Amino acid sequence: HEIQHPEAITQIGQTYLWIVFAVMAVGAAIFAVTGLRASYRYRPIHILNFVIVSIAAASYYAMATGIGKTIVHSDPHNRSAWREVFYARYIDWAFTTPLLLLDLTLLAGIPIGETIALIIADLFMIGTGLVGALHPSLKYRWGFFGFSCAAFVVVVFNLISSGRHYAFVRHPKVGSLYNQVALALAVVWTAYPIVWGFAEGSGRISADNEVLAFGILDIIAKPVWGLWIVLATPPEGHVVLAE
Ligand code: RET
Repeated sequence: HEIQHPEAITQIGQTYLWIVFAVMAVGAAIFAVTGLRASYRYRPIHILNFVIVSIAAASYYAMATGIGKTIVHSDPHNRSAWREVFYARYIDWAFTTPLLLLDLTLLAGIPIGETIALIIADLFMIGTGLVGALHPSLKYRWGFFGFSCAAFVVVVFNLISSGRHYAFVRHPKVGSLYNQVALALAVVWTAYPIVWGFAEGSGRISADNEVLAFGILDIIAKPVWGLWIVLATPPEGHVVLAE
């Protein structure tokens, strides 16, 4: 199952990229409108979501128009053993995953020091994932996968232990909303390393199918998840996001 042939996206993958771009752009327009209508108390969450999907839209525009990717050779003796890797995703994720976490830490009222530690672990996760994806050795790139997964476990553990605690201290209603959105985040985010393993890691799925898989995940993790939080915090709701 080594990558022995060139693997690049086709017209199909390119179409997927344009579709996800369009979804993100519509998402940005929706959060812009809901943000203008939100009360000042909840507005930061709308603004965050607007920024998150705008960054994703720009990233998908870049990928759909043919940039933000590089060719990774995996065998110095076989010039045709290569795969196209979209490093643009990791630039997107380096900005958007900390902002998605900020959605949750604002909701729970997690102290700033802990929030910063969480975001640093998250950045380590994305950075090592990128290095692993660009690593020329099909064997050693799994080491970086391991570093990235370790950081991912730290992030998730922190969200479900200490984050839950602060959310429930704040208000039982905040606690139960936090429980649901944090669980959803843990489930959806866990799919990313699985896709990585089949794509960058082992080359078992085509570049087109990788674009499809990450595209679906990005739509769920950004606009859909963000809309859920926004709708759960109505203008005159009970959920207090900032004191
Ligand atoms: C990588 C590399 C392999 C190991 C792990 C990873 C985790 C990625 C995650 C990405 C989340 C992205 C989101 C994007 C926004 O829409 C980098 C694939 C653990 C969790 C939520």
